[in-house]
This record gives sequence, structure tokens and C-alpha cells, in this order.
Amino acid sequence: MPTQKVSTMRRDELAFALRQVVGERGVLSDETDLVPYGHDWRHMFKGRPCCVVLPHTTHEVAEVMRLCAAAGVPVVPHGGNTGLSGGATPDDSGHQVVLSLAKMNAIRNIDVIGETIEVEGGCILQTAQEAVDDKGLLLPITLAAEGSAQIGGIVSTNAGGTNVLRYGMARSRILGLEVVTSEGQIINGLRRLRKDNAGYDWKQWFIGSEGTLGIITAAVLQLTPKPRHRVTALLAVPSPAAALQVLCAARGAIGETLTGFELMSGSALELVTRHRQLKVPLDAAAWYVLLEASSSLPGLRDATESLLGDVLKKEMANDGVVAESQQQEADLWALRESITEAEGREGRSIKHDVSVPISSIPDFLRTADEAVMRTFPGTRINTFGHAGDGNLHYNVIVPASLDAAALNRLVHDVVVYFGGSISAEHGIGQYRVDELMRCRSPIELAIARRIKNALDPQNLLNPGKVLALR
Ligand code: 2HG
Ligand code: ZN
Repeated sequence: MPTQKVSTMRRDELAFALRQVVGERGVLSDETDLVPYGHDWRHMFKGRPCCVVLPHTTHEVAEVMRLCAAAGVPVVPHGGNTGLSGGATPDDSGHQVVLSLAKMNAIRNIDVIGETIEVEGGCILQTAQEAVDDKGLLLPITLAAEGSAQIGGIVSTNAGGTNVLRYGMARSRILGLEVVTSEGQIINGLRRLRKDNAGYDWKQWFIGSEGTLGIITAAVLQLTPKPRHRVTALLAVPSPAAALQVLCAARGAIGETLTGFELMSGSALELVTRHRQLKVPLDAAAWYVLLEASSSLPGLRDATESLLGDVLKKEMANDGVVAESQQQEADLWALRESITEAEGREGRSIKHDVSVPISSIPDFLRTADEAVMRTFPGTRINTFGHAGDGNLHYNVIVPASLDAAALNRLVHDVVVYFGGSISAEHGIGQYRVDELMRCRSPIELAIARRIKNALDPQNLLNPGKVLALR
């Protein structure tokens, strides 16, 4: 096996060696085949892979990693390419190998009694969801991108989504992992245990580390009973503070059945109606809340309708509509899930995926809006997000000439002031590395670097992502 370093090893030599492992069709090296792997979903980040490797088994992944480690060639793991932070896009050196697990997409096991599913890293999230559905089970990770996002990417980015307030982030679903290290060792931790307190919980290092510490080849995920009843409602509310009053009223009235609580500004839905020709079934309002509740017990609809009657009577909300059919539910969710695309069609936007303590949302928005309007007049703020868990997508539509880094710093300073996070669910990727280095304390960064150095001493795993080494 080759021992030359990347400076001396030719691209075609590495591709040849990799083909010995994964077969002729398991390595893509034609320029046209490489194109989809050279940019992110939004075309914000561009790069040029040396080649793309598509292994079929965990052992092949291990062999690929050993080859790349011996050659000193960086590896960039690539899932469904649905990320928004450029975490899966290689640099433009032409030296980085993109590793896709698309051919490792098996569902290895479903344990109905134990409520678990074991899936390979390349399995599409929606495929895994559908596989458990007719067993009365739910894989409760819900994202607009679930038709393309792969489990390996979901785990390695600790994906969030629209039901985090009830079920937690992806991390809270993960019972076991199979990981291939940067040096090509296989760690088999595919335990199906709800309780496992035996020493360090090493799998946590790989969850959310965006492929910088290891390759996630398979995972055991915790399922949950699929609720038999669901109610979805759209409310018009006068302000974010009123939305939080509705949230508290909902917690009091329907408690743990609350599954989704999304906040959308009037201008966000105006973008959707304009670019996607969707109709909002309420009069134009300053803010909207999309609320979903689910339960297996009867009486959910009555309880939710009475909650809505109450919040209207108390003028926390001005208007509301409850979906009467699955189609109407889907139509309400389409409004929410189309915002990203509509924003993209509107022009250049600078995204901020932030979280603040839920109770600080109104003050955060007031302060950030004032600061942005004062410093960057002529921009437009597109606020929406998962208010029920404190995560806001505070996106700003800007002219082409605007200094994005200056805007990021301004917004993130407000986030830090309110005790928030500069990345609630989208991760750091390559987009937020500088900002993470600026906003996290020296000791937090020092610990992160020690872990990176221990697990990837040659810095070959997704280099340049998540962490600046110095
Ligand atoms: C969502 O919540 C996604 O729809 C995308 O996280 C957010 O486009 C965005 O900024
Ligand atoms: Zn989101």
C-alpha cells in the first residue's frame, strides 16, 4: 500500500489504490461526476475533490481510511449534502478525498420490543422513518430535508428539526454507534441499551463533531411509540412575547403532547406566498405560530381546540385555524418548510442559526433588530424558527456588497450577550469556524483541540471544519 504523502502521490495513483478496495465503480474521478460533491446545497461553498469513494461495507471504509492515512490525504465525509454550513464540501486544493456512504444504506435490524433501529450511515432518514411506521413506531427526527439527509450526517451533525422540544436533538436518540477512526480502526459500539453508564460515553465525541473525529458507519437509534392522534394549528399572534404566552398556555393545557412550536414572522410567510404560490389561511399578521400536538390518548383535539379558544379569548392570539385533514396539516407545514427555499429565491441572505434562553426571545429579537437596522440599513430580517426550543433562524436578506462577516459578528455579539449559542442546530462546518473561535472561551477551545489531536493526530478528517487548530 502506498506510503507517499499527498505532495508526491499522484491523484490517479490514489484513485487506483482506492479502486482495489471498493471496486472500479466505487471511485468517481471524472470531472463531471465530481461536480455534485464540490459544492454545498446552497452553492455557497465550492471545492474540488481529488475523487469520491463509495465503500460498500464498514471494512471497506476502514481500508479506505488506512490508505488515506498512509498517503497523508485528507478525507471529507459527505452525507445527503443538505447541510447549511459547508461541512461536507472539500477545499479547492484537489487533494481531498470525498467519502460517501450512499452505498451503505441498509437497515440492519428493527427491534420492536426494544424500540430500536440499527441503520447504516448512508440510509436516508425518511427510509428509516418509513421502515418503522407500520410497526406503530416513530423515529422522531423531523427535518425539511428528511427525504435526502442520511443517518451518518444526521448523527455527525447532531441534527435538530421541528420536534426537538418534545424529543430532543438527534443526540438524544442515539444509543449506539459504529465508527471508523482516522487511522482505520473500527469501533463497534452498536449497543441497544437504554442504560449504559460504563465509563466514558465515547460516542458523544463523534455526535455533532461533523466528521472531524471519525466516520459514523452505523447507528442504533431509539424509537418511540407513534402517536395515534395529531392536531396542527396556525395562529396569528401580535408579537414574539405573545407567542411565548401561547407556549406557556399550551404547556399548561396540553403539556407533554406539544410536539412542535414554530414561530414565523409575517414577512417570512410573505416570501413564501410570493415565491411558492402557497396560501396562508389567515389574514396578514405580524407573527404566526405553527403548533403541533400529538398523543395516543383520545381527547387531544378537544383539548387543543379549547386551548386555542382560550388564547384567542385572552388576546394572546388574534386569529387561528386548526387543520381538519391530513392534507390541511401538510399545507400548514408546507408554509413553514418552504421558507428556506423562498428566502433563497429572494436574493442573497446571511443565515444565523442561533439559540437563546426561550424567555429571552423577545428581548433578543428587539435588540438584534435594532442593531441590524441601525448598522446595516436597507437589509431585511427574515426571522423564523423553532421557538419552542429557543432556536431562531435569524436570517438577513442583504445586498450583494454587504460585509457578511461584520453582520455575523454583530448578530452573534447580541446572541452571546443573551447567553445564547451561535449555532443551535446547523453546526459550524466551514461557515462559522471564525465565529466559534471568537465566541467560545480559550479553555473550551483547548479541550476541543486536545480531543481532535487525540483522535485525528494527522488532521486528515474534514480539516478546516468546526475547529481552527491554532
Ligand atoms: C429550518 O428550520 C432549517 O427550516 C433551515 O433549519 C433554516 O434556512 C434556514 O435558515
Ligand atoms: Zn431549523
